[in-house]
Amino acid sequence: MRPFLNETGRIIAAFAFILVLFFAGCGNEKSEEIKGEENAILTDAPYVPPPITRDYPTKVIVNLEVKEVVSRLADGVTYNKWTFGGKVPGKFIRVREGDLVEFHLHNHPGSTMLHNIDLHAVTGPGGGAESSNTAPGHTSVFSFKVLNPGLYVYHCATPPVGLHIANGMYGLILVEPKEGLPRVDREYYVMQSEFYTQGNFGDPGLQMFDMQKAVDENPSYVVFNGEVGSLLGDRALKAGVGQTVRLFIGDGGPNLVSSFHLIGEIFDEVHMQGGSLVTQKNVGTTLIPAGGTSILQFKLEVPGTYTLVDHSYFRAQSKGCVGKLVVEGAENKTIYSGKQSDEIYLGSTEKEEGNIQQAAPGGNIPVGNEPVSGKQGGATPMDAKSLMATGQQVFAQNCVSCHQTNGQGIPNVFPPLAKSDFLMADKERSIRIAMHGLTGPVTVNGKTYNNTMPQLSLTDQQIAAVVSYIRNSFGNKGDMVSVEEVKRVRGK
Ligand code: HEC
Ligand SMILES: [Cu+2]
Repeated sequence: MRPFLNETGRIIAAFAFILVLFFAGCGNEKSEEIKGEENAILTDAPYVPPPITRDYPTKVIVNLEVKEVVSRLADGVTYNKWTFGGKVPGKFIRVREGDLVEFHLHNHPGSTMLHNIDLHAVTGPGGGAESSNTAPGHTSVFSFKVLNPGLYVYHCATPPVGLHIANGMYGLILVEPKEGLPRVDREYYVMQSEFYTQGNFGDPGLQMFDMQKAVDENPSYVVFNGEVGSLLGDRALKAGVGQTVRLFIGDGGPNLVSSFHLIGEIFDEVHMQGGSLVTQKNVGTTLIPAGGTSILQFKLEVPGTYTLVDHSYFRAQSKGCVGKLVVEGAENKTIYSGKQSDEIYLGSTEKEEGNIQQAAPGGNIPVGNEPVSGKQGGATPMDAKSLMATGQQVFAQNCVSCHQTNGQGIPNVFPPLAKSDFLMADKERSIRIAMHGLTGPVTVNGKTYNNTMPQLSLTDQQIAAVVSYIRNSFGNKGDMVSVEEVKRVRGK
C-alpha cells in the first residue's frame, strides 16, 4: 500500500500545521480574555497612579465626580473652576491596553451645569460625550474597551465646549501598552492650560470668565496644573541625580499650543503627541497640541533647579506658565562646571587697538582724552576709553534693572542717574553709593526718594569703571574715577 502522504506531502502538512498554530496564537493575543475587575486608582497632578503590573486585561471601574469649586488661580486671585475630581487638571486615569473601562460620571448636586466627558482614548462616537451627559445630582455609566495604547486628553464636551474647557474641565488618561512602559524612577503629571479672566494677570479677587478674551485667544493666565505656582517652591517636582524621570504632559488648551521646554535638560526620549512609539530622541523643545499630549523621558546627571516653561516666553514670564524640578545629588563637574571665572572683557576692538599700539614704534599712544594715570597696585591701569567700556558692562549687569537703560530711573521708585544733580554734586559720595548701596530719603532733581539700593559687592575696578561711566553718560559730564580713588574711599 502506498503511504498516505509522500515525504514532500508530509513536510507541507507539518508546515501548514505550524501556520495554523501560529495564526491561532495571534488571534488569541488580539482578543485577550478580560479577567476580574478592579477600581481605578485616580491621582491629582502632579502625581500619577502606579504602573500596571497585570499581564491580562480586566474590567476597570472609574468613579469620577464633577464639581464646580472656587479655588486659587494665583496669589489673591480665585476662579470658579469646573473640575473632574475637585482640582484642575482632572484626576489622572491609568489603564492597560485591552481593559474594559466602566465609567461612572457623577455630577455633584451643587453643580449649576450639565456636564459630560469626551475621552480621546475612547473608540466610539463623541468619545463618550453623548453617553455621559449628566445633570447635576445624577450619575451616568458607560463602558468602553481601550483598544489603542497612548496618553490621551479627556475633557468636558458639553456646549459651549470651549467654556467648559476654559473653566478647567480636562485631564489625562494613560493607556499602557500590553508590554507596559519601561520602568523609571519618577513619573509626574503636568498639564498646561489657559484662563481667560475679566481682570488682568494678578488682579485680585474672584475673577469671572471673559468670552471676548477667549475668542481672541488672549488669556490672562497660562499655567501648569491649574494655577500659578503649582510647581514652585515647596510644590516643585523632585528627583535625584542618576534618576530617570518620565513626564506625562498634556495641553488642555482651550486654545494655545505649548512649546514645552525644560531648561537645562534634554528629553532623551519623546513619544510625540503621546503615541505609543518613541518617535524622537534628544529633543530640546517639544510641541504639544491643544487637546494633545506628550510622554517625555530623561535621565538627570547634574543636580540643581530645572525650569519647566512654555517657550512662547511671555507666557512663562508674564502669564504664570513656569514650574521647577529640583534635583538633588552629587555634583558632576565634568558634565557641568558651574561658573569657572568672571573677568573683565573690554571688547574685541579694544584688544585689537591694544595690540596695534604695542606693535607701534615709539611706545604707548594714550587713547581717549582723559587718561587715568597711575600705578594701580598690580591691576592693569585703565584709560578713559576702557573705563567707559567696562563701566557700560558693569552698568548693564548691575544697575540697569533699577536705573533703566538710559539712566532715567522709574518715577517714585528708582531715582534717575541721567542729569542727576545728586550724583554729579559729590564724586566721593557716588563712589560710596556704588560700594555700599544707599538707604533713607534722598532728593534727586527736586524729587524725594525713600527706598533702598542694595550693596552690590563690586570690585574696586568695577566701581571705578561704573562711576566713571554714569558720570559721563546719559547727558552727564564729569571727570573719571580711578581705582586709586576708590581704594582711598574704601580705606576711609
Ligand atoms: C535694586 C535696585 C538698584 C540697583 C540694582 C542699583 N540701584 Fe542705585 N539706587 C537705587 C535706589 C532705590 C536708590 C535711592 C535709594 C534711597 O532712596 O536712599 C538708588 C540711588 C542711587 C544713586 C544716588 C541717587 C541718584 O539718582 O543719583 C546712585 C548714584 C546710584 N543709585 C547708582 C547706582 C549704580 C552705579 C548702580 C549699579 C552699580 C546701582 N545704583 C544699582 C536702586 C538701585
Ligand atoms: Cu462641563
